[in-house]
Amino acid sequence: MGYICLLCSANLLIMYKLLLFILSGLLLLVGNQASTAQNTIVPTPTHAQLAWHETEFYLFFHFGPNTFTNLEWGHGTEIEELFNPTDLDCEQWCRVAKLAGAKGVVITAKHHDGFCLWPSKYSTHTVRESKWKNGKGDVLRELSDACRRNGLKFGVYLSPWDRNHPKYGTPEYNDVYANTLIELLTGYGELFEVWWDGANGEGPNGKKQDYDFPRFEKLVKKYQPNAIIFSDIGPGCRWAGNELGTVNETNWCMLDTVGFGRGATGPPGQILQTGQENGAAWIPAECDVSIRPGWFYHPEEDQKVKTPETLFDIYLQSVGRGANLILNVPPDRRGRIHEQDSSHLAAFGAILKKNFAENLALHKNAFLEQGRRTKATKTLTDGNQQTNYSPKIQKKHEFGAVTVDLGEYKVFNCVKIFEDSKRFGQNVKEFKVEVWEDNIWRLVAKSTTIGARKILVFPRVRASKLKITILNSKNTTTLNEVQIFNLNEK
Ligand code: FUL
Repeated sequence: MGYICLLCSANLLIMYKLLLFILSGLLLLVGNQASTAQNTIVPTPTHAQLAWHETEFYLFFHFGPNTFTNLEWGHGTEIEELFNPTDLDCEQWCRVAKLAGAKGVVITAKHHDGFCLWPSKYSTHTVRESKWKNGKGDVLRELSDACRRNGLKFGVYLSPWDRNHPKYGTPEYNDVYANTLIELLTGYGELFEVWWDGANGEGPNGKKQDYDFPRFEKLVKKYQPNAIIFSDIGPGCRWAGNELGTVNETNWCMLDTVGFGRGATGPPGQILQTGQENGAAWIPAECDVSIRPGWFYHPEEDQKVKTPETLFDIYLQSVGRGANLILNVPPDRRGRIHEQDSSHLAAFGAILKKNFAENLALHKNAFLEQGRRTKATKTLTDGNQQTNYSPKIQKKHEFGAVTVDLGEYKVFNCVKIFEDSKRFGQNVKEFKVEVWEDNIWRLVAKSTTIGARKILVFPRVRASKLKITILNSKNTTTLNEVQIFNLNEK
């Protein structure tokens, strides 16, 4: 009997352990599913990406031997003596950037011709070998110092493709690239962006470089954790798929990068133009364009500088669609921004300033409508796009609306809307804008995504309220801020 009992209790113990095992397995499964669900739902911006979104618009400077040879893609065989700006003035570049309303600058530290605008230890094709300042000059030093003095962010373009370096096309070139990158990452203060151009004309000459991008990414993360890496596939931000400075009206900040590389193996232009609604990573678009037909300065293009009005249109189709805009302004052979460009940029900056000077919605009453509930909210019109957000304005499949009550009739033709992506990612798929005119709601605009921001311009109205209704959304939608303007300059 005793024996049987023992067996019984042994059996019980085994059964008990089995039960525990099954239960813990089940719990694990549930836990995993929950976290998987959480992981798959929403890519959200990192802290650094949020700061980058707020940088909105900056200048690009293409400068180097091409400035003096009139080429766009230097051969890499140009003699260093060619590089000799007669009156380099980075302070003037920064003044122009500020007048234009730019918040930062990015410079071609090295373009495809391999010439380094700083005296790199890892190249013999640099400013040190030129006559400029008797080989003692450093353009990056002058520009980064001027940026700091002027409160502008500073970034660098370092072309992976190099037509000069003797090691290009061999594994050792990866060491050269890594070392030059470290010089930039450690020598010039804080960088907000590192630009990796996908362009590459090699191949026919037999030189093919296998770039060690994972290694380069690690270096940026280590030395400049807040810098955003630009390339066809990010990881910080993505090329917008064209060089017109525009992005699609539907612009998602998400992208799937698996299976894609940089340059020729990058995602198709159409995908880069719109991003992907269900993309796995937060990789927002940056739109690049030059103020002139070329990227480098050519005297024959002095009369082909884009007008302030064209620049404003480009701004609306980039920044106004939730992307960032990097506008190239090539310094001339003196090392100055040409008068033609600086005058257009100053006029463009004035347009921006005047158009967005008075936010008619500021501190006006605002209401959230969800189903039959209406609730007042202060955060939507408090002028603070960064720290405040309105409460949820919709649950899944129950779309909401927000109304701004101006308290009196006002004339306006533009609305600027900011979606809060910090917690829930980007969600709005479609929305409409109506205004309260002569006691009826009149539809004035309809659009798709919002994301970091959307600027919509519509025919001028005289109305006392503006309502935004979310017509379709992926998930919980939260808006940070709604602003109303009367654009006079266009
Ligand atoms: C391209 C380059 O080939 C151009 O020269 C320029 O630098 C532009 C921004 O990117 O891919």
